[in-house]
Amino acid sequence: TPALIPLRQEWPPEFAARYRAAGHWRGETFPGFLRQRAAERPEALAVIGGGQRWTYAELHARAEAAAAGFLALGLRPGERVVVQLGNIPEFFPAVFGLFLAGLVPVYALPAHRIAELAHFAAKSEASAYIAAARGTDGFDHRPLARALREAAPGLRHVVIVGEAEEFTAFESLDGDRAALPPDPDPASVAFLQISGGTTGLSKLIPRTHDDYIYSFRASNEICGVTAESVFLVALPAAHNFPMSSPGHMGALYAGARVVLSPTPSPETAFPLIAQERVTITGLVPPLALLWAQAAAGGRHDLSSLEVLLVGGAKLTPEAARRVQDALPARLQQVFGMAEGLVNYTRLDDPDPIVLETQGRPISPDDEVRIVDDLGEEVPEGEPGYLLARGPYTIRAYHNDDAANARSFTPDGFYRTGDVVRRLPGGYLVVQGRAGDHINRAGEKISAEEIEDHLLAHPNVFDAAVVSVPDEFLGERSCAFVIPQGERPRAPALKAWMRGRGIAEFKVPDQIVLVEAFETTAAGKISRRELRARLRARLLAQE
Ligand code: J2J
Repeated sequence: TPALIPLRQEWPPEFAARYRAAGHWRGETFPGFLRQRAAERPEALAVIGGGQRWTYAELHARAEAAAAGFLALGLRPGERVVVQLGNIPEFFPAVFGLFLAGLVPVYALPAHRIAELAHFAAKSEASAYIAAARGTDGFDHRPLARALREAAPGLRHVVIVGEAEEFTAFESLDGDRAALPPDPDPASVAFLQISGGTTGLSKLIPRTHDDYIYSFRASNEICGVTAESVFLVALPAAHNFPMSSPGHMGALYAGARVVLSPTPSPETAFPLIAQERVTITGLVPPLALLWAQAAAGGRHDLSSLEVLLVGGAKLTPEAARRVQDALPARLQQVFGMAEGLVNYTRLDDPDPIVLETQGRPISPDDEVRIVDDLGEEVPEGEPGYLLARGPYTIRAYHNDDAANARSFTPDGFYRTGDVVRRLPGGYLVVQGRAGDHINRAGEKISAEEIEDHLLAHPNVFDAAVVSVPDEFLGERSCAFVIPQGERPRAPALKAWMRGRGIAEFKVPDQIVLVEAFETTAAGKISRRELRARLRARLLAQE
């Protein structure tokens, strides 16, 4: 096997020393903490879902079998494995099995299709792909796996949960426990998370054991997660929010229970909350509103719910009020990103803070700067671009020099792309963003990525994709298209986009055919300005 590009995530030595001295980085690792929990509370329930109820001892045993099986297949520590599993219990032995084998998960979302998977596999130089025969929505991943093997020649193995056909069955994985490597260096990269992809294709985010474990250990404290908590995974388990804020990883770290909901709909989640006495969960704003509405029906006992985290997209104060009033849980706003920085309102904050802000950073060592176009700090309370640096915010993406040059300042601050105001006490209010992505109910869509797909169509001369406000989704996508030759029809164009093998949420919600894009008297305008004008034109018509 050819040498892989090394996985790196490094903070300058003086920063690393500071984060260790402060007790943020404690030298813990994923395999280490699961082994410890399994030893401390073997009989306590760890994972509930898909008809399974696994204790910590069982989860650990299953993860070890998977780890030994991965090595028996010939995978070697350091290799990358694209994991595309929905909210099924096998997610955990698969991911911890990879950790125990020294392999590196690359987290794909259930909605991703061949276009995204091929990109992740290529960019991470993945050696294997793990998926379920059928997703919780019934989608068959085996044809997708075949397409991925064609697209990614480096992929040597496909492991399938359920009916595996010609692939390796996850359930069959086993091997010699003595072959498992020693625990990894806590400063090494544990996995690659996927960026929201504000420009172009998603970037890969290398997170270390030290930094990520700190982020959810500290989140547990802020969100009140203890061994007695019951955490419901309603959003896709692979997304950074339900994984780490405080997420299923926070819950497992605490020795708590994780309950998996195959979908976030109230019809599925409410009975689980009642049966399992769920205490805490996280939702994106549109779902929180849907839950608030459904809770009014009063058919299910939701009284165990103590904390409801809402984040991923802006929750307006009116929506926050509705959610707070309709559900028994305390609302906790969370404004985070897979690259690092996470902000929470605190459980004992007064209502105006909880309803009107997106919280303040986790750590006393999170450094936040709010700057203008020239990079100068704006006066307190004024909107500006949010820059962040700290003990769990990355300093670089994996294998992407161009993105790194754009996304980080020379002194190591991550340019979040968000426009925020800072209130006294360090609370942040999200005002908007610098980049041209669409935040569709928490799912981020890069305008550029979708324009590139559209431009591949023979009857598309040019395309510009913009976000438009949407009552339910927060934002939806609209593609302006200048046709050439035969005029394409919107439904056909959408179907063609689906055929490109992209995640469904990226297919434009609306397509508007136009004869030309305006230019100014001065001539060409920037892509950014063009999108802004098209958006304004659309809004003026509505
Ligand atoms: C406005 N915009 C928000 C909020 C995220 C916790 C919570 C969310 C994410 C996440 C996460 C927002 N109000 N409350 O990883 O650990 C937008 C911002 C941000 C981008 C990051 C977590 N919460 N956003 O959503 O990597 O624009 O992470 O930069 O998917 O979502 O997206 P993502």
